[in-house]
Amino acid sequence: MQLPHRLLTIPNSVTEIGSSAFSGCSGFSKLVFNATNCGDFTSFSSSNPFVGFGGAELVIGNGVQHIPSYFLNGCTNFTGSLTIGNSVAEIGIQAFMGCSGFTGSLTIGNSVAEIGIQAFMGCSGFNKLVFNATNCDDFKLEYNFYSYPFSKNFTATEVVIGDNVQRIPANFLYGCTNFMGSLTIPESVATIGSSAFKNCSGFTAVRIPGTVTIIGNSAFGECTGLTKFISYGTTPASAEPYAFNNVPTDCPLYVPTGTSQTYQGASEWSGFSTIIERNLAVPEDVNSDNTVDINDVNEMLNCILERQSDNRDFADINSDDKVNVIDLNEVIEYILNH
Ligand SMILES: [Ca+2]
Ligand SMILES: [Ca+2]
Repeated sequence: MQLPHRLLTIPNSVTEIGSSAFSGCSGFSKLVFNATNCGDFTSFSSSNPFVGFGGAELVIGNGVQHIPSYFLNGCTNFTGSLTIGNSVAEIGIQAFMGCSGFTGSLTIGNSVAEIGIQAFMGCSGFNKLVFNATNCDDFKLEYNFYSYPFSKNFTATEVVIGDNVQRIPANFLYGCTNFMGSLTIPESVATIGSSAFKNCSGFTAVRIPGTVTIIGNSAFGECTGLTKFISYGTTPASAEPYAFNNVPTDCPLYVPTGTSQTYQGASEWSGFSTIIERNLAVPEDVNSDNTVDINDVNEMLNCILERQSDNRDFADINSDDKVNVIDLNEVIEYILNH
């Protein structure tokens, strides 16, 4: 028999919680935080209101708009994944700093417009960041490089940028060297802020959709692990100085058919020494010969069976970082429907 949760609910009208208010209340197993606009906490670390609170699940209520500064600062007992819901507009400074007990995904809701300095610093248990904030403010440089919300000891390796995100804040993942694999910017994004992915040396591939019009200063600077950069725009996004600074010289830039000269003439993009045209408009055309047929199916099989293929980089049709039968099916579907 499972015992019921020993629950502490903070009601929605609470506007202030004092130092150490619930500290050491180790018998609780769940905190439901419904305070819509609670004031910032003034105490953190060992005098935080919830430090030493039980081995606990955290639920942030549907109406919460403000996560107080220092909210769970230093509270290592909270476990499981964490969802910042769609009602939340602001996450205070150092709100979850040192919350190393959380694991799995951290999801940032679509209305979050501001994330305070070091909000998730030291959250070393997450493996995935799902960022749905549509129009989040730029992350500010406070005193050093480690002041950004995710920049120190935030150890997730995968980032998913939601389909409604319009701008990637400046300094978004600056210095987060642990993120691996492909970075796919969704088609909702128009602006990539300055230094957004600077020093993200773990990424091996970047995909930029045609919707992006501005790539900020140093946005992909020092992304030294890149082996391919794919830009789907038939017009290159306006790239500010150092946008691709120190991207490896042997990292090819793939662009849509008929656009390589435009990219060669565009500032910053011209820094890529190898620009290769591909039929990017039709990803199912795996071998990029402008028709989708049995040869593309064979090419997909080669990739799945790990046989020699020149087109391996383009076999992940659905951009989920895996090449498998789902991608093969997409090619077959395309042939059947055209
Ligand atoms: Ca083909
Ligand atoms: Ca795939």
